[in-house]
Amino acid sequence: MTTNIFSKSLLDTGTNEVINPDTYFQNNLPPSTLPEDENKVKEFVNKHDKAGRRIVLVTSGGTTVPLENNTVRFLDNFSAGTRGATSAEYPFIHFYNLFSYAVIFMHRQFSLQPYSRHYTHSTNCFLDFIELRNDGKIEVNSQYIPKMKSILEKYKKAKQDGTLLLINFVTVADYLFLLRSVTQIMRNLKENAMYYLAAAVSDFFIPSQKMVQHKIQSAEGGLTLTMDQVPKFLKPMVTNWVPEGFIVSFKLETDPSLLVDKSRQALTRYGHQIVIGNLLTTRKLEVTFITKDSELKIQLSEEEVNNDVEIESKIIPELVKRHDEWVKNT
Ligand code: PAZ
Repeated sequence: MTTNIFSKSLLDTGTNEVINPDTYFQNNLPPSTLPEDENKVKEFVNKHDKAGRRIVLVTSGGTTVPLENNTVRFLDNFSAGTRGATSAEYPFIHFYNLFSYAVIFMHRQFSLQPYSRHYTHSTNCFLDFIELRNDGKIEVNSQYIPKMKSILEKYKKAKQDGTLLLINFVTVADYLFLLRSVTQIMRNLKENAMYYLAAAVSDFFIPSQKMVQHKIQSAEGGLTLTMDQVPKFLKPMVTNWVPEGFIVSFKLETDPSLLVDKSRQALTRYGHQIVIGNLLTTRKLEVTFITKDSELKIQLSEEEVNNDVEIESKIIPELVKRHDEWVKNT
């Protein structure tokens, strides 16, 4: 028997009408931490704007889609936040002082973060990098010191300068409310703001009024459900929230034959500055920059891969260059 809480199968994405973003915000609840995050962002933006810094909003990691209002179960996606966390480290390296960017890192709770990503619990457990000495003190094993020192210096500098603000989301609703608030706070920065949208945001969700309140019971057997389409938030973002900002979105596909067309479609539909297309299997090796009138593939060579070069070290300088040119031409 099937628990028919919703009317269609999970794989049937249906032809539900696309919800208008305003209706979405009226019908869904903001996260309880929103006012606190808004205050942090306002303070950060004012401080760095006064110091003459540009600000980049980096979104990173995947959003969840709860299946119950008192959430026990949720749908998730693959994103670990590698792209976002890695990218957020690079603006500091290439641009100093007046030209540096302060970074608002809006990420999925517990996903990878800039700097600490190099030593996570799943890869490079930090315990394997330290030794217990006979005198009871602990020290980093000398072979790991050069790399760790370089990361530590950048991390400390970002902390000391206060150029990295971390805020987080879990669900797709958290993400959308937070994105709307943060972009509206950044609106006055006009062309001095960059929006780098690398998060993997769910395309489908269950509106809270259609969700069951309590944990779905398994006693009745299988489960079928219908999901509504998440509103296309890039449209209001480009048109109303930050019409003067430099907006870069990512497009993920698994079918190589769709990547460029779908990326170009997104650019035409929303009218922002750049779409970066990437494929699930090769996203760490190759991306394609798509603008209104150009297409540029950025790749790592075999030698670069062997030397642990990260593709973000090429993406970010290219974007900063393009942001500069765009500012000059607007
Ligand atoms: O987080 P990660 O490094 O594993 O993956 C990065 C990514 C593929 C989620 C990102 O590069 C991306 O394409 N984001 C947009 C996804 C989309 O909505 O199409």
